[in-house]
Amino acid sequence: MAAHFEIDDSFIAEQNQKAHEWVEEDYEHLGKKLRRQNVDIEDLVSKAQQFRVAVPSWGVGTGGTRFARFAGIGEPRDIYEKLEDCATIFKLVCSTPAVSLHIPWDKPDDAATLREFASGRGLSFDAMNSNTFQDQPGHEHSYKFGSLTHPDKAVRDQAVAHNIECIEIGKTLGSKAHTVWIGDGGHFPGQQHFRHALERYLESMRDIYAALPDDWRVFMEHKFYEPAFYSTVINDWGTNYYCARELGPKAFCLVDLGHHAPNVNIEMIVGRLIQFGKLAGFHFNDSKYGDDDLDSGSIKPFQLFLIFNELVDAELNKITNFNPAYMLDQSHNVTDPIESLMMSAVELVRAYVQAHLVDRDALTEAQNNCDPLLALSILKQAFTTDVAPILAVARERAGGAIDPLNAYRQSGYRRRKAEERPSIKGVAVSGIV
Ligand code: LRH
Ligand code: MN
Repeated sequence: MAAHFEIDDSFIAEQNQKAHEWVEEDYEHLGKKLRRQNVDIEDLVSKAQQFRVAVPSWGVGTGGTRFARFAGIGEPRDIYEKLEDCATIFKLVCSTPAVSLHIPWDKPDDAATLREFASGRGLSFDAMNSNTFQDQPGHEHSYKFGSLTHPDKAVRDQAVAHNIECIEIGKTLGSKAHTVWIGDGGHFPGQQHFRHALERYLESMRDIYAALPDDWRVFMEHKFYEPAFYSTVINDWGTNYYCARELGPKAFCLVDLGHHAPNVNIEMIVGRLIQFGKLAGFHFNDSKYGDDDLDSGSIKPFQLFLIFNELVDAELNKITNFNPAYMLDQSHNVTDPIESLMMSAVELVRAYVQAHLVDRDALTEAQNNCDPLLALSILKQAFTTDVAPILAVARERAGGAIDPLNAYRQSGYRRRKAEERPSIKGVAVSGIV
């Protein structure tokens, strides 16, 4: 097998050398500033180094819309090349050691071999993802009118069998969770019976739930619309929560940030699901209008901070059943997917560290004294603190890049991959279209 170009540690160390001085200077200055707030900057570095987020296998290829997909150069052509790119992201930002696979897009010929290939690059597998929103060649039944909620039991059985197959593959890969998102719904009033469709969903999910190993969890993902444009069976967190309660202790609600109507208070939904012990975790991304799947923190960074404010509050208060899985779920239509995924992971660590800067005693006091402006200013002080030196030092000490974007671009990785991976004309490889 021809040698595959990889960014090596010495190149990263060389790049870091150029930036080390100014980072140290900024780090020291910030350290002084935080000491005045009785905050030890070293604690925040270890927090930053503990943060982990999984990369979506479907995110390392260029995505598109129904209008067009503009393929990039050096696109990964199979799951092995996708993992190469995931390993490059992990090497540079150090916070993405796991990959979330989508079946059948990433169905491995041999799961054990894939697991070995991944672990050889320091990668493991996070939640599996099933796909009953597209028909596959050889399918007996179409999902045109639904999958787990389809009126025809034969279609539901086909969809349940597919989910169970995903769990079986995941067991070999060492995954411990399975994500179920379905596009089932109606395009026109009258098309679906709302109550019956939900009952069929629960009947199908009970079969999937029964196939879960004891130490696994199932993540159910709600979404308010698309691909159905009138009604969606699992449309919001309330319906999702009801189903998670109905199914049992291994069922949880996954929050994809883009799956809520504009201006919905997502941080409050997160607070609720934490309180109810049913927060599965997240598909992080950002959006301005619909399920735009834009880079995390690119449109509403304050909302992202407020979500992490809820998460850190729960973490510090050791809330029971609080074990959220963090994953990115984005579509990179006009950027280099590796750059977007790296910078998105950095934005999540930033929000997490800033949320650890919130003076929670002062906030509680302001809340109890009904002092809204002081409460807001306490949050804003954390959100407006530039923690970039902490993030850079955390990466550098972990062997990553102080400036991942610059290091990646200087490496010429994409150009090298373009030489190694001649694109196959007309073959859509990996991104969401
Ligand atoms: C649905 C979704 C789901 C994935 C898909 C790629 O919008 O967020 O999580 O299966 O994107
Ligand atoms: Mn998602």
